[in-house]
Amino acid sequence: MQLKEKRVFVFGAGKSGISATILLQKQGAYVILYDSNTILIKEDFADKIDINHNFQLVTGEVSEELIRSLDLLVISPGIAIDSPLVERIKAENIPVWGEIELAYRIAKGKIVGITGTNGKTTTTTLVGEIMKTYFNEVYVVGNIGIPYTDIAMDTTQQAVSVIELSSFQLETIHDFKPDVSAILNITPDHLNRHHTMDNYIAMKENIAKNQTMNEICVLNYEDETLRTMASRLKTRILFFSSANVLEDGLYLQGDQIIYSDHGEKQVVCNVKELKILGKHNYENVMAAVGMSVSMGVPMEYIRKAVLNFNAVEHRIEFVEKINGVTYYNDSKGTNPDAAIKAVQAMISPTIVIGGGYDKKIPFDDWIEAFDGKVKYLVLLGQTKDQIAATAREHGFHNIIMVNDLREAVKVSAEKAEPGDAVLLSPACASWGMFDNYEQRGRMFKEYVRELM
Ligand code: UMA
Repeated sequence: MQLKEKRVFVFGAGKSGISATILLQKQGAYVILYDSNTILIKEDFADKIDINHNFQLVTGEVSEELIRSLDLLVISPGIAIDSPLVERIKAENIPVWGEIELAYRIAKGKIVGITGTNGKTTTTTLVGEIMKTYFNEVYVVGNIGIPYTDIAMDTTQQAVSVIELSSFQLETIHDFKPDVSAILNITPDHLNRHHTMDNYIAMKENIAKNQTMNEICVLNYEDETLRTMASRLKTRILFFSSANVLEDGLYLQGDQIIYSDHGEKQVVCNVKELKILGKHNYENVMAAVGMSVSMGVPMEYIRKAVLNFNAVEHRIEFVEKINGVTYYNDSKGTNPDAAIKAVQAMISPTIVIGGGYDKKIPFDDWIEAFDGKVKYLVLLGQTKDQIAATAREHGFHNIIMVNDLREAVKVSAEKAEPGDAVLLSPACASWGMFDNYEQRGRMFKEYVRELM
């Protein structure tokens, strides 16, 4: 679709919507930026958007007349495809693109797309680091916090765009086709948005829907959902495994990560040389190596970047050691599965701070993963009563209820003894108490440092 002079309705005036607006304006489209937040005024956007040309801000109610005048709807990741306003616009046969589809139609060069329930940001960052050692024009964008639309017009044929993709973003792709894709794992998440596990899996599978035998999808062999999915995909598959030796692909054997190409084996590294902890991180490394090999990066470049790679902020991030107690920030533990990985990675008695926004996912598996290692569970947020009830059902009674994160840090410090760890790993999203998990993680670090 030619975007010039088209009337495009951009739904959501957050990061994604603002970047989409700027891109659309540069393409000569007329943008109607919409947000349900009626407090917003046009002038709020003056520092980022040209509000005087081809631009209109609409908030609150939207008239039928406006809807009928549209050529295209571009929606932000946070907007559900079945939300009432989107349904009204779709009913007029107006095409719906997500921000990823919009950027894809304009961007050039090669694409590496990464999705999965957990490990996306770490893996995307690592793939970006590896690509930068070998290619000259590398962009690391997407759910990681920089909209793909931000850089779409800068890309040349030589560009490599490494894109972190959430299930929200994959809901609205049509032609988007990565040269190399990866699905790291699939466990329950975002079921309030996607309603069923099958829908959620289908959104993740979308990443490979346009790929052919000329492209590659990297998949986790130990994830049963993905192993089944592999037989449905029409692209080449490269597996990685933390438990089985593979004839073709990457695997963990003892402490070594090995790449086997038709049985021809190369040692990538010894996991003891890595700066990131835990089996889930070894899986992230294997996936990243698989994608990099598929992009043609020589192993010596890959190895160097992998060995230099440090933990990402908010992912089991070491904060401080105070009075013999080590504090870890795992604010990105926004679902039980991620929080399980963090508690499993702990090597000392641990006080866990958890709770937050309710995504309707049960907490049983998380509590069971405590495995005698957790001394206290400090709870806050919307889910605190539900988590406490689940914990008690599983025989865990050392529960402390608090009202906010500062109090959680204070109470944890009082209860902790030298040699213990305090881990913020909420198993829930931050919404309702914080803008996002980054803000929650930064506040946690600030409160920890106030203890010094
Ligand atoms: N809004 C409405 N109506 C609604 C819902 C929201 O008008 O029904 C408006 C809000 O008032 C707000 C705007 O939409 O002004 C927010 O849009 P958004 O929720 O899409 O957020 P953005 O700021 O545009 O950020 C989005 C992603 N957010 C979500 O997916 C919720 C960011 O991922 C992403 O980094 C960014 O685009 C760039 O692509 C964040 C995230 O939490 C990190 N992702 C989830 C996760 O990782 O678990 C999927």
